[in-house]
Amino acid sequence: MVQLNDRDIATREVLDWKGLHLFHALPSSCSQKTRIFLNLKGAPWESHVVNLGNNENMDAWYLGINPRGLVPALVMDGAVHIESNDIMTLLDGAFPEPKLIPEGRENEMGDLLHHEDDLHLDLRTITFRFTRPQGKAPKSPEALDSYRAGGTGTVGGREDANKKREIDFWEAVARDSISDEAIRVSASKFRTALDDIDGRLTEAEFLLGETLSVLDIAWFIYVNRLVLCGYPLARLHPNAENWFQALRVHPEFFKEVQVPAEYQASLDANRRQQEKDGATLEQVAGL
Ligand SMILES: N[C@@H](CCC(=O)N[C@@H](CS)C(=O)NCC(=O)O)C(=O)O
Repeated sequence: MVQLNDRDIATREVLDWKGLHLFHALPSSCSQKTRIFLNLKGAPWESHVVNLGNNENMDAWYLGINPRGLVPALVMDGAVHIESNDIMTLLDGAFPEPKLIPEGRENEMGDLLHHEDDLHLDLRTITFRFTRPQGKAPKSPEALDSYRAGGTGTVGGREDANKKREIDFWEAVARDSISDEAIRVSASKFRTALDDIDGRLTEAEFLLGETLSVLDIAWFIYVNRLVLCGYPLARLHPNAENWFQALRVHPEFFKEVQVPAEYQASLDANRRQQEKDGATLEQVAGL
C-alpha cells in the first residue's frame, strides 16, 4: 500500500484538506479505474483534473503531491495515497458498500492486481503507438527537465526509482519511437493474460466469481484501451468480449469511457493510416 510520508510531500497545503480529493486525468486508464470505483461506491469526492497533454503532472506543484508525477493521486483527510490499485483497496475498507474486494480473498486480489499493474507500461506502449501519429516525441525535453527537477523524489521516505523508469520510457520513445518488436512483446503479454481471463469467464459472470470486484474494474479499463487500439477482442477472447459489453452499458462504467468526438475523429484518422500502411495492431503483433 503506498501512502506517502510527511517528508515525501512538498506541496504542503494538501495536508490540511478534508474529505476525498482525487487528482486524475480524463482519458487516463488508471484514473478511469478509480472513477468507476468511486461511481460504484457513491462516495462524495472532489475532482482535481490534471492535464497530461499540457504536462501538468510534471510541474513542481503536482510533483509536490505525487513525487512519481503520475495520476491518480488521492488526498484523504490530509493523507496522500498513490497507485490506483492501492487507492481502490484503501477505499474499499473506508466505504464498504458494495464490497468490491471479496472477504477472505484480499491476498489473492493483491497478487492479481499486482500482475495487472505490471502490464501498465505495456499498455502505454500499445497506446502511444496506435492512438497517435508517430514521429513526434510525446514529452518535450523541457517537460522532462521539469519532471526530473520537481518533487522530493522520495516515496515512503525512500529514494524512489519509478520517476527514472518513467523518464527512461519517454526518452526511449522520443529516440527510437515504438518498434514493431516492442508491440509484439507487449501484445503477447496481453494475449496470455486475456486467455486466462477468457477461461475464468467460461465458469462465472465476473473474474472472481459471481460478484463484481475491483479486478473486473481494472481489467475492464485495460480491455477498453486495447479495443480502442484495435485489439481483436471478440475474435480472440469471445467470453471476455461478452463480459466487456455487459459491463460497458452500466452508467458507472459507460460515462468514464466516452470518447469525445474530436478525439474519436483523430483515432479514426490514425486507424485509416495504419490500415493503408498495413500496420494495424493486429498486423504488427500478428494477432
Ligand atoms: N501504477 C500507477 C500507474 C499510473 C500511471 O502511469 N498513470 C499515467 C496515466 S494512466 C500517467 O500519469 N501518465 C503520465 C503521463 O502520461 O505523463 C497506477 O496504477 O496508479
